[in-house]
Amino acid sequence: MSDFIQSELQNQVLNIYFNRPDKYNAFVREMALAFQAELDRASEDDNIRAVYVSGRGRAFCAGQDLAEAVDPNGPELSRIVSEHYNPIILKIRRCPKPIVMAVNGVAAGAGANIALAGDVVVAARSASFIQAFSKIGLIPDSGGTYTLPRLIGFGKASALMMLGDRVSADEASALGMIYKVLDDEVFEKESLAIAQTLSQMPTKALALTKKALNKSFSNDLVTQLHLEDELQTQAGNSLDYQEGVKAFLEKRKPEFTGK
Ligand code: T3D
Repeated sequence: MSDFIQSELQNQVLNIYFNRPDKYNAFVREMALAFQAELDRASEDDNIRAVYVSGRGRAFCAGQDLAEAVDPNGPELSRIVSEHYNPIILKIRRCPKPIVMAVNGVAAGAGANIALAGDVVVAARSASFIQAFSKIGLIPDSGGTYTLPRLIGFGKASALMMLGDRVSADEASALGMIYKVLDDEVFEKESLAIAQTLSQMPTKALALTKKALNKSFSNDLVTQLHLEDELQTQAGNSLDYQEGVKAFLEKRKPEFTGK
């Protein structure tokens, strides 16, 4: 357990908060490993049907703690990438539960790319995104060079990564980088409501949707159609599919159990 990550299970949603507000929730090793542990918990616990990630204080996350990065007694750079950020991104993308990234404030460096790895990314109107890496002589990591061109196209991703410009939440939404912007006053309530909604949906079908989406930019059409066929068969064997169809025919609201 680490004080740098706060979590609570609320109505089948695991709410995770980055909690180093005085350092804009920048990651130190302890925090990165604790976040990984929460993502493992979310994947393994059947009672968790959606995940919500946000930041305490004014920032979502300012990426790697730069004091730790240059501390001679701290982990060296390649371990920071291979042991902290790469596993975090893989755990997010492989988690069989939908993950809402609720970007409450600035998301910079690895913090930005962790946010963009989510399944539903929303931002407060006052939030912003910065590919801060070039400003300190690094390259974008945490999957940024994979994710951002897929979200907004090669040219815009290339410019943002090289210039390190700050992108407002409204610009991020217009670019297609995120799902939507919510007003600051209602941000936490409405973003939590999205996670609550997802937690009551057919969890298995959402997991299989995520699996298909994970392959959508690397498979050719024929391979993707085969994958959809295979995953649809699995979805069709779920109790939630039976319930969804039954509820539709009986003209009532379905009660999904995630099974
Ligand atoms: O080894 C490796 O590094 C490999 C891994 C790389 C992954 C990465 O994420 S590299 C990118 C690291 N992140 C950055 O370069 C962003 C650095 N931060 C900033 O550029 C700015 O803080 C922001 C644009 C995010 C926000 O600016 P502003 O003016 O609103 O706030 P501020 O005053 O700069 O920051 C507030 C506090 O947070 C301040 O603390 P203080 O001085 O009041 O005690 C600042 O030092 C601290 N803080 C913000 N970001 C970091 C940080 N402390 C350590 N590391 C940070 N990344």
